Amino acid sequence: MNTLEGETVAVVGLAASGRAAARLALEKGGEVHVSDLRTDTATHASGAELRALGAEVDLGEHPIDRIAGADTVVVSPGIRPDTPVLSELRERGVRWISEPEFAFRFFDGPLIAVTGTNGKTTTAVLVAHLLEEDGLDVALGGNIGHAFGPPASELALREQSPAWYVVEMSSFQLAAIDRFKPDIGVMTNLAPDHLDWYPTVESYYADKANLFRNADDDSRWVLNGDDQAVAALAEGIAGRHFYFGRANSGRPGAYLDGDVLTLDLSGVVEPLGHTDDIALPGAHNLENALAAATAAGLAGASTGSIRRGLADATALPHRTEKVAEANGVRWVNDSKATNVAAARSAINSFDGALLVLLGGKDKGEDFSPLVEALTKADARVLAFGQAGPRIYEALDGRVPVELLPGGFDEVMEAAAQRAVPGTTVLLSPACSSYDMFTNYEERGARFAALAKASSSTKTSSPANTTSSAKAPSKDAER
Ligand code: UMA
Repeated sequence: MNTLEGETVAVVGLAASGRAAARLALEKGGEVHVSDLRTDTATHASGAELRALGAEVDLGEHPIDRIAGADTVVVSPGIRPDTPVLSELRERGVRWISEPEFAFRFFDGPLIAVTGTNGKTTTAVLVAHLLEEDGLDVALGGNIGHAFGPPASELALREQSPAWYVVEMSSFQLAAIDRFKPDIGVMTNLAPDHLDWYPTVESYYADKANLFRNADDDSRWVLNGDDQAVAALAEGIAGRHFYFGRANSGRPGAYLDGDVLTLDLSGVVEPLGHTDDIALPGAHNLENALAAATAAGLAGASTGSIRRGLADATALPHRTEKVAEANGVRWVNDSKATNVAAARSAINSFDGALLVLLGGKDKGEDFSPLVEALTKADARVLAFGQAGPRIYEALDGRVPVELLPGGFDEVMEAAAQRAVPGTTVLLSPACSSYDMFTNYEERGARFAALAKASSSTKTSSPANTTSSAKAPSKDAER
């Protein structure tokens, strides 16, 4: 059995990843040092818990000599590469690994890793669901977020080995892998994202390409056959390639045959159900379903289990999730759409009058690619938050758009005032939430609470809190 007896492990960052990695390192007998710049109550509580287990913990500083001298340095994904602690380690020639890389070293079973820009959480959850439908014990976690699963290190602490590990991987986590090697790797799609972190789209894609880093002839890759950027990254990679897409490309994988989801992994064509049978809403979820079916099929799930699993899978919170409907107005929470590609795909999924709430923390993306989808959907836009002015600038004169300078509650009040019967109000913000909220979940929860409040009153004014939203601009009245 793999142990860390006699080895030192420095864990940099003490949020969910750091806490899980430290616990794993302690469990495996390592001498563990943890540090985090934060000194708030929650971090102190985690520190106290780890000290009680035998770790040394420094809060409010990163003692660099101590960290640099460790045999293994595990870094949390949310620590930017240009922070002082990582710059210093780089200067000293110290290599570090990400938390899932560390966890992987203690996995005891085959691994399905899911990455991509959008749909990776839904796909990972769906893969696990399809395998469970087949009666398999699945360990699901990774970037996925605490609502759906723990950090990868916690999966490595399980007493019983699962039939499959299913781990969602972000680019930040893939950036610092070394031996990480999935048996089956899924790449859902690629689109610009995190441009407040990466200097170029190419550097973001380069981290994603690390999924293939340890590919060999036994590797199996599930790739989006309709995505040129995915094809470019996967070209020439060792292992067998399977494709999912909207049409039959003649290659092994999954596709839509008219309205029927179809699996063909080895020359046997197997229908998985009509698109209407898929419980998950939206066209983009058909792609996620095809990707998940391919991975589950490769992992050995029967067609019957896949078919049943696809039919009874439910939408995940904050992902094109209908949260309220009353007075002819439907409210859809897609707070997880934190980039332009995700918002575009949600906008394309709805018929009828559409009012889209766009805005949040500005990640530096170009918003003009939204124009085509918004025009096709005949949508109106409320732009808000830190990115609001840039969104307004990109859309003004091309799509009806209003800029709302107030807070989120005021945006919701304005939405309720504008939404006539037959309207879908879609929060698919194309931005992260950090200008107004702790995370996208909090933003989505606020949207849902205000939408429900609005739906339960005849006046349709959410929470009836404020009345300071701006009147419609000239553009919005067109
Ligand atoms: N810190 C320092 N020194 C620094 C900078 C930061 O000590 O110089 C500390 C911070 O104070 C913080 C810690 O380092 O305590 C960093 O924590 P973190 O941001 O990595 O947060 P975790 O709770 O460990 O969550 C991470 C992922 N978060 C990010 O990548 C930003 C979670 O993904 C993931 O679920 C979790 O690991 C377990 O794998 C969230 C996410 O939003 C859901 N991911 C992004 C996405 O999906 O788009 C990538």
